[in-house]
Amino acid sequence: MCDSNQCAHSHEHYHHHTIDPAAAEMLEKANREHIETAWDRYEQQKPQCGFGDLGLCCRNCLQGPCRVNPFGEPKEGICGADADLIVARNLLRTIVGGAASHSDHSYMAIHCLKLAAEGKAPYQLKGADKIKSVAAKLGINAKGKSDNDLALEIALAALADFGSYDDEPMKWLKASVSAERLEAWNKLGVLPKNPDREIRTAMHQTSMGVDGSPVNLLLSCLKLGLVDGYAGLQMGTDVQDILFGIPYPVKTEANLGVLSHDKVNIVVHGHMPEVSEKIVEWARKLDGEAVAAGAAGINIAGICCSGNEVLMRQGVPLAGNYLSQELAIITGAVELMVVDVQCFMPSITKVAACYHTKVVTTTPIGQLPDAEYIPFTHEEADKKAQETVRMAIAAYAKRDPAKVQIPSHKSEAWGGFSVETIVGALSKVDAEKPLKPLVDNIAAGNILGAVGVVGCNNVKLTQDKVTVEMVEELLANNVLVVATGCTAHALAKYGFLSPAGAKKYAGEKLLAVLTAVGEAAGLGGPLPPVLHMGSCVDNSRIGDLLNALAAYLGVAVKDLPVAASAPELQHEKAVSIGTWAVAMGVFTHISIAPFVLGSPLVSKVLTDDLEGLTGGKFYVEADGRKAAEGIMAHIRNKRKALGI
Ligand code: BF8
Ligand code: SF4
Repeated sequence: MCDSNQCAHSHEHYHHHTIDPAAAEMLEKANREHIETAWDRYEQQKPQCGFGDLGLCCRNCLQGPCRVNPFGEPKEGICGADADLIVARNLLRTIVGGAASHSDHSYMAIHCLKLAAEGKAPYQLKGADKIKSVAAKLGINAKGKSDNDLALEIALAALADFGSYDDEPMKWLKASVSAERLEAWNKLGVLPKNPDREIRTAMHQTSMGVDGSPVNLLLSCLKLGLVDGYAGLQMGTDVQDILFGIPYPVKTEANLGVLSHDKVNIVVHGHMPEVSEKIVEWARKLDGEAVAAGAAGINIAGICCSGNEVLMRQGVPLAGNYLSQELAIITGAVELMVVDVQCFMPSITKVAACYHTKVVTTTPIGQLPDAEYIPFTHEEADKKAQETVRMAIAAYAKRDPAKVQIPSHKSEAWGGFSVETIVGALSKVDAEKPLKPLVDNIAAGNILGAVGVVGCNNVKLTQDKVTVEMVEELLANNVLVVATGCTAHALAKYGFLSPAGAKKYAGEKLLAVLTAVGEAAGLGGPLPPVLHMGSCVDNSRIGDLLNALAAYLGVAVKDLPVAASAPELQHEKAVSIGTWAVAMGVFTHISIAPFVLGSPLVSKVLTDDLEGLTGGKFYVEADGRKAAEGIMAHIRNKRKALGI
């Protein structure tokens, strides 16, 4: 790591790694400085294990590892588990991993809300409107109660779902979905109870010698997808909006060019706004100390979903998505990267060791041996944030100008498109029935349909490529696109999140709609062609929007001309979110199949039979433009069925 022998490849060399010129520039610098990145380690992993890739390896007991040969013998593991069973068990454990991550995330946010409402943690409740709407949906009587009291009741209602010991389905789920879905899920027997209990039960179900029925295991996959969707995403977003405010439109910039040459650069990375919001707050308050230390101030930039959270509410610029996390450090200009949970590579401390960059971990479960650990308890958040920001200021003096190279690339990007924002903008066109203009334009064919494009980067695919090609095609064909997660970062980098992007990418009819709504909403021009709806947890916003549209039309979500896509998924969370989407009845494109192809049965259920059960299914296509075609074929079928 980091000796300085010369062996530079040119920019061109990295074009199969990424289409992002800033990323390519940093990969070249990494190569020059002999710094390993995820792409190098991917090469070292090749060829990746075929049994693992097909999902045919089982390590669920110590008689294994067992593997099943898709082309011959052995056809079963030692206990007799065959390919279908091993694959189904492994898939359920993957979804459990995602559902556990998301519901633990939301549990932390609920804990923060409870402490804040009790006056025990230094967080103001900024989402007064959300307190009212969430209380209303949960059936909490708001009469005569202060925001604080209501927020405490909401926190306790969330905790009650996690603590319930009866056999009732999760109350938060029941409060968030349509009667049609409740009935469909009840019929399938997949309505989750206490989410913690479902996670425990699924781990039990998949252990050696319990469930031998692949179909039963797949039904549990749906149930755990719903745990992800409602105990993770929905609760997480609802509670975070109460704490930090409902997002409203905000303009910022994206890509490594947002890092500053003369300011203290702090990168927030991970997922928890309890941490990143406090860093932003204290960076602003301590700006003078940075100036006293010889810098021009403090600059915050975001990676991954922490970046999305503070972009949505604070307009903080995005440094990059998942595969750019090491590259941000390689600029040599980052004083400090602060992480909390999920999606930070263990490699970042090794890369940081080549520069003056400090890495700070903040949670008991998310530690790195060579990082500084500043335990960010909710009660002490102010103190810990100050300590972190001051550590960054102190590091600025150690920046080595000879090692600094900040790519110039950055693009204008707009965020903050909560459902409240979208409905608000539409209500400027029709105050009484805000969804009417959207629905009318869909019915008239000005908007062909809508697609939620979500998820990660994956080193197996050229960074951002499938996403950009697919979204270009969708927009050109007048499909409205909303985005979250690292996909939103990807699209931000190429101007899809800016009003100027509407003229560049949107088909004529879509452009006319975006312009009419944007002008009515007082933006003085079109809406961006891709609406940034937030972090991965904020996928619940897409769910809320779909529910509202379906309710307005008097149909089910499964009948809408819409689809979801995770064009570069990598994390277990993306698999569980996808499972939630298909459970809702949404046609869901993925570019990389999870480890299921070793089971023809599981593959067929996921990509075909599922449609008969929930109305949704998975569709696998690795080529962006072909994926857009497949998605639009689905949308056209749904339009036809609706008679439009
Ligand atoms: O939760 S998109 S790489 S950062 S998992 Fe991770 Fe994937 Fe990015 Fe956000 Ni979501
Ligand atoms: Fe092998 Fe069965 Fe044990 Fe899995 S559970 S490792 S298939 S014996």
